[in-house]
Amino acid sequence: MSDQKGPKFGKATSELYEYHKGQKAVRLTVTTASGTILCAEIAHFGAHVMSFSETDPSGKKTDLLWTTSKAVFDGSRAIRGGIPVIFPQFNQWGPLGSHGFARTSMWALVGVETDLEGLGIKATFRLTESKATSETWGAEKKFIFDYTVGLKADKDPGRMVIDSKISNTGSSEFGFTMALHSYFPVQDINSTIVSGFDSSFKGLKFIDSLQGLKDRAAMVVTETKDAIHFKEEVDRIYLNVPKKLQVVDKKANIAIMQETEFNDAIVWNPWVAKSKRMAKKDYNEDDYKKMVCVEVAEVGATGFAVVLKAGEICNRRVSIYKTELDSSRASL
Ligand code: TA6
Repeated sequence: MSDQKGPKFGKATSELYEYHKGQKAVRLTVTTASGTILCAEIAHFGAHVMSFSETDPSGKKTDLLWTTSKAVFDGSRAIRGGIPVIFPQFNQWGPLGSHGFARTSMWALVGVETDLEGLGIKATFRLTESKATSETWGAEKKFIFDYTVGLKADKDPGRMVIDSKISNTGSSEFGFTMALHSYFPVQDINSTIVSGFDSSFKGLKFIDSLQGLKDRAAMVVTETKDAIHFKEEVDRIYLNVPKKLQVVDKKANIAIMQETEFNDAIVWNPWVAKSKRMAKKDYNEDDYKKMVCVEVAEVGATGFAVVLKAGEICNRRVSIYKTELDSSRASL
């Protein structure tokens, strides 16, 4: 690619709009040196990244996140797709409602900043304790959860950079588990694999959630394969994962990458039977053929993955971007 930089290189925009009656969102765009436009849409509801796409100079648009056509956008339930923010509890591993309250809470938009040295733009959303969180999680838990979603064009491919910053602003410690429950599009689940970019999954410890919600520590097993293929329902919490994860879509000849600071990652595809059950609400029976979740997370094998003493902070970053497939990965 020539190192010519397009005339709009680094151009960044933000727009506040309503995606559903009474539901606001921020739309961010930035233009990379090659003239590709990155776009992300983040709802105030759940600080939910509803979409992330890139449109190349020829106008070809590629979605890098997936949402079901049956998603509910009125705030009555979590949006089925994009990136639900899971906090302070992953799944039903604890006393709270499944996946905790963050993804169905209304977050405040703190601000939008152009990040000039990174040639990008970012929006920060904030959730703090409230009457609702005190009632479910405990009045003694005081926190500030700052969630920043940015687009960076300082190199090609451009990428989405998400920073999660959870501060314990109370006087007593609290523990939590969390995940960014990202839904990725695939052209065909049967020709999709999930693996580390430059490291195998073989030898990783994981918890197979299909064995039931018992004692996680007793459920830990060892991965025997280099990469995950999908021939049945998969619902696994991988521990201490590689720092570069990939969803390799052989049919589309692309890989969607995640560079992660999180320790763990959940890989999930509901397959046929669970899809039929989910189709009673906000999912299509054949959606499982077109998506896979790879959810960077802090879950661990026992208790709380993260415990913050008064005044302590938990920072985690993940970067998401698309690459074309080289021959070595196409053969995985
Ligand atoms: O992350 C995988 C998982 O825990 C699955 O077990 C499945 O329940 C999925 O999350 C979706 O959960 P939801 O509450 O959004 O239907």
